[in-house]
Amino acid sequence: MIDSLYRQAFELIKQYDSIVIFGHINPDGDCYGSEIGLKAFLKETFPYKNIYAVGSGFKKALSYFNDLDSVSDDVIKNSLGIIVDVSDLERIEDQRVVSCLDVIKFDHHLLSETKTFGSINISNNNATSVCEMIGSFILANGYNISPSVGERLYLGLVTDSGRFLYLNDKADIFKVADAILKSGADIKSIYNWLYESDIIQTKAKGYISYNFEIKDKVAYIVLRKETLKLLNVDYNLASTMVNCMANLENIEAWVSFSESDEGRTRVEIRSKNVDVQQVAVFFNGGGHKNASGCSLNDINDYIKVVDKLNEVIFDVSK
Ligand SMILES: [Mn+2]
Repeated sequence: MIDSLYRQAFELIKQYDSIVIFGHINPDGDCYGSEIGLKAFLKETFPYKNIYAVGSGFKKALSYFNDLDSVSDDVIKNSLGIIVDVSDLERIEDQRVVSCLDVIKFDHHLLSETKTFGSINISNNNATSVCEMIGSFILANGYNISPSVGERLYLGLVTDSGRFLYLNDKADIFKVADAILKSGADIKSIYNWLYESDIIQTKAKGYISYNFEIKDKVAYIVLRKETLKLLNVDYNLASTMVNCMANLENIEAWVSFSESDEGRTRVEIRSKNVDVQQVAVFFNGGGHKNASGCSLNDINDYIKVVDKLNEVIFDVSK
């Protein structure tokens, strides 16, 4: 079923000489990796086509791959758009996507199938990353993954899965990883810069590991702006450290609350098994079954999120 969508997408791509690939705001490793991995594949396969990837990219990887383009409005108006790792129009970083001639979407977020754009919407929440989907797309169309495509896709494969720890149910992730490794892609160089640890961040993680609190089945950390200032860590970066509390015994879910200078609080929720997406949605957020997020106007409301999580955990265990 999904393979036939991959083939349809490839047929549509063949019809355009100009293609622009778009990602989401605050691009992560999966967004950037799938944008530039798809770009590299299309450039290799169709050397005469103009293929562009737009957006601000994933900071850690920007200088290594250096693969983004600035594209004029005129080019976009005459191009096929491909959006990756995003389903909400307002979350697409370059809003000029609306002027593309047609759009193909590759996404793995929950409820993605309810949000359609152009003629081909490929939603697969069984995929752990969109890089995995792009790899499956390449294989489904009978191509091999080259080393340079593989290195780009590997970025999202490892970041969205937490180095193959958080896997969705019917993951093709190992099939794609196998094809990438067999291509001879240089994985070691990627690991060297991707997992280099920063001293300030390591200390901030130490703070979270030492100071988290527990209520029933939920572990949580409340990072007020004054604390983040002392730790010298931005609230968005602090949010990425939620997994310092991962896999604690007798704990089903863990959550971090990080307050921005403006007072808005970013909430990141993770779980072993329980579906925490419904809790994120309850607080006007969203995400995946075991990894979701939302935001609060007042950090002192953190206990409402903790209580709601315990309520869901209790309901499931009944
Ligand atoms: Mn993703």
